[in-house]
Amino acid sequence: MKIRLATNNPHKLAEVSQILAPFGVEVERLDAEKVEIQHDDVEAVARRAAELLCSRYGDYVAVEDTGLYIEALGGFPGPYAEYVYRTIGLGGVLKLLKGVANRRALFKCAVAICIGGRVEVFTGEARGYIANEPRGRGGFGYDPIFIPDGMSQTFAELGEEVKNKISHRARAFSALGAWLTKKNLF
Ligand code: ITT
Ligand code: NA
Repeated sequence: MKIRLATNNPHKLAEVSQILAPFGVEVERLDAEKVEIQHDDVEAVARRAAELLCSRYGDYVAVEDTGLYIEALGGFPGPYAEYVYRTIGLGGVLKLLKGVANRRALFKCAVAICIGGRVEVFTGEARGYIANEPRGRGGFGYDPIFIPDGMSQTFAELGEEVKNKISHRARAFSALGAWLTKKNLF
């Protein structure tokens, strides 16, 4: 089985391919404009984007949206993680947290997929905290400053194999993979 993921982020595509491989699901990039509505919740953002893509590109088209919610900053940057990464960057985020003891943070990933003209949404979270300085060369985006619970290394230090077992994206896409597998049995 194959799904088409509408994304401009090659790191995402690589991670999703690795996560879905054990389910026998192949992933191809769909070169389509991903329309992003403004909403605090990544689930709503992904669902709306999928609804717009379904009518145009049909079944097995998926979109995913990920947000980073930092507790001490009232959930900032949330679904605006991409904009914040491009503007103030990791250094800017670390500056906002300078001297702040509560470094709790949460990644939330939502994947929405078109099946039979309907949209199904699966979500996954990874809880952890923000490091004091960037560490590691793996991954992308905020990976050098995010330490998942139960670990002492950042996602960037842990590397793709570990990240793809425990990440927000691993949880969301494993739920999708399990659902697709079950659906195909009947
Ligand atoms: P598409 O919308 O084209 O899929 P994007 O990179 O814009 O790609 P998102 O809006 O979902 O994707 O992600 C927002 C930002 O959050 C993204 O630019 C990264 O900087 C960051 N991000 C997303 N997933 C991440 C992950 O697993 N680890 C670290 N940072 C991540
Ligand atoms: Na985006």
